[in-house]
Order: sequence, then C-alpha cells, then structure tokens
Amino acid sequence: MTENKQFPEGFLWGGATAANQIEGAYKADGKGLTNVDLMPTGSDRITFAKGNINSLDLQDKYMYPSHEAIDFYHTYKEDIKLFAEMGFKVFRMSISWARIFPNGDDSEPNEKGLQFYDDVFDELKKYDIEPLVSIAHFDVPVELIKNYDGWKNRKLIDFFEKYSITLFERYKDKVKYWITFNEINMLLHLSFMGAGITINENEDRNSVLYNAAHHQLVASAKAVKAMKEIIPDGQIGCMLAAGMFYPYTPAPDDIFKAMDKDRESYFFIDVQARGEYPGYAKRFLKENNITLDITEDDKKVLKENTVDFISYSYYSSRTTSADPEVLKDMTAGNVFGSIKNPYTEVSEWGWTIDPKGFRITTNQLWDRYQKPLFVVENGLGAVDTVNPDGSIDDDYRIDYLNQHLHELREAIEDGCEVIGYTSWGPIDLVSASTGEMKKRYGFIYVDKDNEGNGTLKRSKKKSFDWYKNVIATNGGSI
Ligand code: BGP
Repeated sequence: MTENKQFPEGFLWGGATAANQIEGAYKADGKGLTNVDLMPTGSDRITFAKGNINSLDLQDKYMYPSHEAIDFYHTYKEDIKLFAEMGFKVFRMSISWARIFPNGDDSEPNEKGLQFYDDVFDELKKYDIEPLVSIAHFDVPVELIKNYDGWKNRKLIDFFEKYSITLFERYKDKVKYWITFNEINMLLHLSFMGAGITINENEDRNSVLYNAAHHQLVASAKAVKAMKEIIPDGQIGCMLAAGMFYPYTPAPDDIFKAMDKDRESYFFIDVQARGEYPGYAKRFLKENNITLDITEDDKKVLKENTVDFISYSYYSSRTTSADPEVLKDMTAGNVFGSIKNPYTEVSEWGWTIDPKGFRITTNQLWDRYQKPLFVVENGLGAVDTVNPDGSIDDDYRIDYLNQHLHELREAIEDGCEVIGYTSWGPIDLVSASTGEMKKRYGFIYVDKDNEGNGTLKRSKKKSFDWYKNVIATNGGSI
C-alpha cells in the first residue's frame, strides 16, 4: 500500500517564483532594465523571446505587466506570511541581476538592491522558511545586451562570476540553497529570454546558441566553485526544463529520435553534473561544423566544479517521431516541439498533462545522475473564476497537483532521492510565455487582470487549504 505514505522526513515543501514575474518596481531604487522588462505581451511575445527579431528594438515602450507584476517588492511581508500559513519549508525566488548591478557589469553593486533581498531573507527567517535562490531566472541586464550581445560574448562569464560572488559574500549566512541558471536548456529555444541573444541573418543559429550555452555552462561552474569556497555548508544545483520525450511508435527510428531529443536537454546537465561534454554532443558539434570557444581552462573548471543537486521543472511530457508527416501535428504552446500524444490531455494553453510522465522523468534523472533531485517547478496554468462571494474553487488545480504528487511519491518509492518540491507560482504571478496575468498557478489569488487593472488584493483559493494539509501531513494526504 503506497496510499497515505508520507514523503521522506525533512522533505522541503514550498513554492517557486522569479523576480521579474512577481516583484514589479522595475525601475525602483536604482534597478537597471533587463530583457524581460522590454518584452511585449500576447502573441508577439514568443517571437521576441525566441530572438527572431531583425533589429532589436530595446525601447521601454511596452506595457509589460512585470513593470508592476504583483508588486512583491512592496508586499513581500504580507505574501510571506501567507506562505508561512501554508507551512512552507522553502521558498524559491530569484534575484534580479539588474537590481544588484544595474548595468550588469563590474561597477559597484547597488546597495538598495542588496538591501531588498536582505529584507526578504530576514522575513523568511522569521518563519523558518529556507530560501532557495536562482541567481539568473530569464534575466539579462539590457546594458549587457546592448554592449556585449548578451551571452554570445564570453565577457559575460566574468560579469556573472562577479555578480555571483557578490551574492555569496553578502548572503552567506542567510542562503544555503542556490541554483545557477533557471531552465538552462531553454536557451536553445527562447534565446532572447534565456540568454539575451538574437540571431542575425548572417549567423549560424546552432553555432551562436551552443557558444552561448558554453559560456553559461562555464559561468555556472565558476559560480559553483565560488559558492563552495564562500559558503562551505551551502548547496548549489543546476536547473533543467525537464519532461521526457516519448517515441510516437515502437519503430526503432522513433525510439532513437526520442532519445536524441532528450539529449538535447540532458546535454546541459551532463556537463553540469558530470563535468564534461558527452560524446554525442561532440559528434553533434563536429557534424554541424560548430567550433566552440572552449579553452583548456574551461575544461578544467567544468570538470572540477560539478553541482550538488539536480533541480528541474516538470509540466509536461513530450512526444516525437522520425516521420516528418507525423511531426506536422504539433501541440500548441510547446517550445520543445512536441507532437500530440493521443493518450494524454492538454491544458487550456495546449500543455500536455501527464502525471505518469513525471514519475518516468524523475526516474530517468535519478538513473542518469545519481545526485539528489529537487523539483522546483510544477503546476497547472489555468483561468480562475471568482465566485460572487469572493471564493475560488480551483478543483482542477488540486486535481492536477494531487495526481503529480502521487506520481512523485511513486518515484521516491522507486528509489529516487528527491529532497523537495516547490510548486510553480504559489501566488498568482505574471506568466513567462504570455506575459499576462490570465494564466494563473497560485493557491493565492491576486486581483489583477491582463490590462493591469485590479486592487492587487490577495485572497485564498480552495487549493490554499488543500496544500496546507499536504504539507502538514508531509504528503500523507495525497
Ligand atoms: C517555466 C519558467 C517559469 C514559469 C513557468 C510557467 O518555463 O521557469 O518562469 O513561468 O515555466 O510558464 P508560463 O508562465 O509561461 O505558464
């Protein structure tokens, strides 16, 4: 009987957010602009996020909701109190690079920015909530894009190292869990959002992307090194947008294609967890005439500074085929290029809903790396309706999370070492892919619509008490 079995003792339950999706105050107290501050909402957003723009117009002209977002910059005390009421053990958040270094470079850090995060960490501490901090979550200072072409340029490794060291030194007594880059593999799909890069017509796309990836991988390893020196009792992980690929049929070509598509993502984690480029990646680079800007020192840094844990997001599984005809039937809203799986449902945004895929993906990650796993994003983006009495019955969200947590527990029973789970967006926040408020994940509702109207008032949805009970019973209620 696995029913009502608890999760491992000390399991880190909580929720996950990102600075640009919650803080607002996008120019306050000396903060510089970042890529995500300048991206449009709606249908143009993904084109922009992909870097498919001819001349990059970095003007502050869009009414992007992140400019105010949910105003966490000013409401963090009230919000953290609600997280504490749910019993959070951990809160995942990111630091906005441009709040600390407004130009992203190696000038003096901005004290007001540093102080803000000190205040947030102190507030979390009041309730014994452990911060889990992403150093970069889709956040590249605009000055680094204008002056250096973002992560195309090797110089960013030094700037990121300086930024990371500044954080470790400042927060060494307050933050013990760190993540270097959020969904590092997203860089291949949403290159402007993930790395502040656009691809010019005369450039080879893969060459640009894999060089930028290499720069982030080296920067990540340098951050690992610095954290271990500065915070010896800390832990630092990588972060993958996970979700395994199924073959559409048992045809060997389909099975190989699915493995190959998985490797497109695992490549990043293979380097971060094992310390070197895997053979299949070297072959890919060679066959595509990609020359990497890789030095002997880079190889040494990668080898010597692997991560302590593997963190990942899981929303969906994916399906692929070696048959170009079958490949035409793509799911909507999937940047990884998945085709429709006839055995699974999709969300309102076309994201495949597949709890069993969560168990399979978790097992794959454990089998491959044998390092502690941390689920740092999972959840259902849905439209919520407020009843006349102000209540919100989000049973669909409870259902999604319940099924996924059930499968996560199965994966733990399978022998996977999982140290924690932070659901995405425990409080409604701005959606990364649409830039809108309509797609909500929260246990806590925020009164704000796509046009930016609303009081920003917080209220509890039905899922609030449900999650509170999950944590109180250490998953025994699942
Ligand atoms: C991940 C990102 C998050 C988040 C989430 C949900 O890719 O790390 O920032 O937003 O997806 O996506 P969306 O907001 O587009 O629904």
